[in-house]
Amino acid sequence: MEDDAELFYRQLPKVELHAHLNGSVSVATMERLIARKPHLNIDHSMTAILKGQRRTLDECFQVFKVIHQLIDTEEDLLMVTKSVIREFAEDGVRYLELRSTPRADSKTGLTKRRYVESIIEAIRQCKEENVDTEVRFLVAVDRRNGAEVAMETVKLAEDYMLASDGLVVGVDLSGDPNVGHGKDFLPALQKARNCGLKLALHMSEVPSQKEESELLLTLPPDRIGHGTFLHPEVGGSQSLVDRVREKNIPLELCLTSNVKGQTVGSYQKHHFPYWYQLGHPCVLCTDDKGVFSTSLSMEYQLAAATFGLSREAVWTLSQQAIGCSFATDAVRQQLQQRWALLLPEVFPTSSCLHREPTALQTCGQGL
Ligand code: 6MZ
Repeated sequence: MEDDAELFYRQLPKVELHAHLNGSVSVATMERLIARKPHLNIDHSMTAILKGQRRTLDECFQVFKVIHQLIDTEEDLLMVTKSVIREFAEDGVRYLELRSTPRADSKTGLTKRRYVESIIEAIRQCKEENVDTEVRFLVAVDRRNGAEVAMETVKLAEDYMLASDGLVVGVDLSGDPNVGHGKDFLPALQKARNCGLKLALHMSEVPSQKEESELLLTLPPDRIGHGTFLHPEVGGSQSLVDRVREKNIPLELCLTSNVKGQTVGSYQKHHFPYWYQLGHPCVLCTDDKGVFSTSLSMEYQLAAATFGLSREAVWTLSQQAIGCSFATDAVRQQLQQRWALLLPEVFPTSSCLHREPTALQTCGQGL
């Protein structure tokens, strides 16, 4: 049975802007994939980090390798993408930006083009089936694959931006932050920007990326993923913070992912309050809801409980995420109207001043 808080956070209309497709696969879908490929001898402990468990970031990247073995055909991709979209919709996500790295597989005949087309097809099918969430797609550049592949990926993104009725809206830079250097990707990212693709870049996910972040900020990105080590208290710098603030670049913040991947020591030590108190646009996201065993509702609930946000503040946080999306103005307007219509459903009484129990009362007034 759902308690009052769980119901509130699920009913809260939400925007998800940082979700890696293959990291977002649920246990139920994993079961179907594992049953399809018993010869791989993969079990659940290899595809998800359960409650209370932690891994190094390195180990997290091993998990993705295992998942990739399970998802290597067009059929898998179609099934997985549709399930992930449905699950986000069931969790109250009304606008979703999925991102994924195109992969080819010579054994199954999967090509990068068919990879992207399978995801676009899944988004279209969900729309036809009236799944209640608006979905867009960001094509991901994996930093491990180097500059040349990055350029090819951007070309792919450009082609599908023009051929997907507006479903492909941008490019992501992700992958193991300890591998490669951002400077190698500047030409590809610049090209993406010039052809009208939005840029959502992982930045300063680990402490060693200060110089890289300075370089990437010259583009500048339209959104920043994680930004864990941007601020001076954790080895970043005031000038990095100032630049992010001047350009008002929203941050995609993924609490559970950072705690389970051990780039942040605990929920209390997360950088959310640092930016939130500055009034900087912060968007709560899941990153990899399957791998990190979470949901966007849970992330909002955790943030509220940890940092003492009132339900009214939580509502404002979710509503402000609309403005950080890569949707067109028309879609943003529709979403704003949707939020307005849902307000009385989410706040049937005057409960909006309710505060979550373990308040870190220093925040909550930032936005
Ligand atoms: C950086 C991450 C990530 O693309 O196969 N990915 N990159 N930091 C993270 N923090 C934990 N989580 C996921 O989804 C899986 C891929 O997304 C990126 C990695 O490149 C990973 O292989 P797709 O759908």
